[in-house]
Amino acid sequence: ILIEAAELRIVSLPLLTPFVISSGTMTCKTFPLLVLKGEGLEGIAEAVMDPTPDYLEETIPGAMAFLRDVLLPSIIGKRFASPYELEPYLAPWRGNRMAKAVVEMAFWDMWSKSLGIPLKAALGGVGNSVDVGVSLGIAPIEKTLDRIDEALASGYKRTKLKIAQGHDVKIVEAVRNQYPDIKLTVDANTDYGLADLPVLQALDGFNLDYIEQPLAFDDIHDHAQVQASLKTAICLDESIRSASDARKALEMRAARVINIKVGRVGGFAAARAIHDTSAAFGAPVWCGGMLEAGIGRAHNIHLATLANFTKPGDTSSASRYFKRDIINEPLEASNGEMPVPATGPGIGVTLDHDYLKSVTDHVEEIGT
Ligand code: OSB
Ligand code: MG
Repeated sequence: ILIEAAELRIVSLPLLTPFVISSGTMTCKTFPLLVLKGEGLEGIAEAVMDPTPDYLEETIPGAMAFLRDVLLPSIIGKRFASPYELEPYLAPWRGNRMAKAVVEMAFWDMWSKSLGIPLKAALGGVGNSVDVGVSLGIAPIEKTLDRIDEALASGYKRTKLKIAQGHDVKIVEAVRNQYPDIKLTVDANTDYGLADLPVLQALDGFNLDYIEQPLAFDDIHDHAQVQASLKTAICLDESIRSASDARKALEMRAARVINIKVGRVGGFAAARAIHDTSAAFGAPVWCGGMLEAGIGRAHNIHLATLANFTKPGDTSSASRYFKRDIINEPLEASNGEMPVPATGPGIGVTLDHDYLKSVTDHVEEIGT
């Protein structure tokens, strides 16, 4: 496929409710949206970096410059027979995995469209739906209990509570008292240190399915010490950027579960390598989320059809986040199952161009 041109825009969607986690509060989802064009095909993807570097190091302004000035000019005007042929243009650059991912993911969409198959088939996944749960931001206990009631009534298969220092044991205890048997997890988004081991040990008594990313975003080593002192599994998110990170973490028993976010790890090739590496160690994976709009959610759902995604992912209904999405198809779960979108080949969803225009802050054409 000849990549002829690219359209890069910044989109801002208001969130229905602010999403509060230990590393920041989001009231609006702002993201770069990339459309690759060539041979009458379009490949679309969302990038997941934030405006400021609060989840990981990348930022939207930095990514826009890197995409516009470096990555996109290096591939426009060239032919690629498969997404793997992009590697020589992406791999030499250090870091910047979210920026590389948006290019690679858009091309996977384009490639599977050129083959006339769904993205899941190009990735090697099967099935028509994936199991999902909800991720609940930090909120007072009463509000959290109400949100759990709603999630359970909708049939979601797992509840993940965001925790932070001072908002941890009490809230988990209150939730467990009310719901002794639900599948429950917590996500600290790096808020703790080894000095907080007593707090993590207190959380060990609540039959959690896992404790996600308690320590620093760039740590693997110290998580092994935490894992050794808990019966609950540690799940790593921020600290796993590659298959070699996953191998090291599983070898040193720093975690027993891995959260895979295709943006965080630099694209589907890396996401699959982490998936396969985890399977080799007998460690289940699940598909994380970054509050994506419809395009990013569609990519996540296709990825989660791979065999070792055995724990429920974070891709709950788009209507929980947004009043209106940028795609034409509703992405709604029922009974905790999210259907794999299938409006045509590739990601199986289509842009609502009128609405997209109205929520676009900035747009640029590259290579035309
Ligand atoms: O750690 O998984 C995380 C959202 C933003 C940044 C980090 C995380 C999250 C979520 C939300 O947990 C998952 C989602 O609903 O998309
Ligand atoms: Mg997380």
